[in-house]
Amino acid sequence: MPVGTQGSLKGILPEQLESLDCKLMLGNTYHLGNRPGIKVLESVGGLHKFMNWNNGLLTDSGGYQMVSLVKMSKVSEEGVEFRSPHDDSLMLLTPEMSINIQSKIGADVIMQLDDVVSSLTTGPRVEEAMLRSIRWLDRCISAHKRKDQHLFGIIQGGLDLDLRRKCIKQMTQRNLPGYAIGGLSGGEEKDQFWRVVSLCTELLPANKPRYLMGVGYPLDIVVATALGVDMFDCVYPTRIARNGTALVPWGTINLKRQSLCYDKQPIYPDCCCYTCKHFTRAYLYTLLSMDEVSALSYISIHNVAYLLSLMQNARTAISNGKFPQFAETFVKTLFPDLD
Ligand code: PRF
Ligand code: ZN
Repeated sequence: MPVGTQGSLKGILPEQLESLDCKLMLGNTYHLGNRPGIKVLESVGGLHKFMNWNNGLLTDSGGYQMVSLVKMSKVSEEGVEFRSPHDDSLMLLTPEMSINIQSKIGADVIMQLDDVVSSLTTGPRVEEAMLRSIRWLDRCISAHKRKDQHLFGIIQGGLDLDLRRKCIKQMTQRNLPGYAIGGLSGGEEKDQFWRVVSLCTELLPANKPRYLMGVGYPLDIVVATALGVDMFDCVYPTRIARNGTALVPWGTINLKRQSLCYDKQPIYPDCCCYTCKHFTRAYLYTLLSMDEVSALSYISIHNVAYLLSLMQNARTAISNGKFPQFAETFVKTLFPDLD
């Protein structure tokens, strides 16, 4: 899922995204609740209509964004307390409010409010957050009324495999339509990251979507897919695009590099995206050197197309029983010096 935080995917029109065969995009309750605000979204009949997006939408519950973006947010049993970025007034987001806001945004998949701690946190706070996330899940389930929205639970428990097991046991008893793995990708060692993902996919139901939140880089996505994850979201492709960086199978290309000023190739010759069909690296380099904003759109389109097609290729490989070869080729292209 590309991330369209403010009700738009920066630099990409909904119809361009649709033509990339993007089926699901992510929005954030926290941002959308601030602006345009829930009253506006409700009056126009939800976010799909407001932003003219006809495919699927998923909204994150808001707590994580608050804790990671807003200084001095505070978690209590009632909910997440934070200072409004607009007028500094004290506000509270409860599980019930998060579900209520998400019902008005109208996404197809909504997320429970969870108590997220950094993956580097240790000690009793990790268990407290995991247990509170289970209690908040139950409050979300009670507040959840719209049958056309699918509520996902979020597995917490930090890097502690036992806590993760306990959380999964409790949450899967609620028989939800899908589950997310939360609390990762916060600077932990890769080794520990994979262990947690691997345990979660082993224990979560195989017939329901498993969503690894906030991941990630192409390599992480391919490895997590190998471990059984089905869904991802990340700002990475659109964020680096706005920095002039494009994704390619061998890593990234910095399109601001002067050596590209005569380069007549597209970003990636095998890419079928709009940008690669029409523009050279030299052209994009020139636009960037003039601070021309269309360059950021063109690179965003390519980066999102690149990741969506990587996932499409992974799905095809899985269907054909060829995922191991796919993963091997992917890794060898990214790290040609490995044997
Ligand atoms: N919880 C929620 N959103 C998230 C995460 C989480 O744990 C992560 C993981 N770092 C990204 N987005 N609600
Ligand atoms: Zn392309």
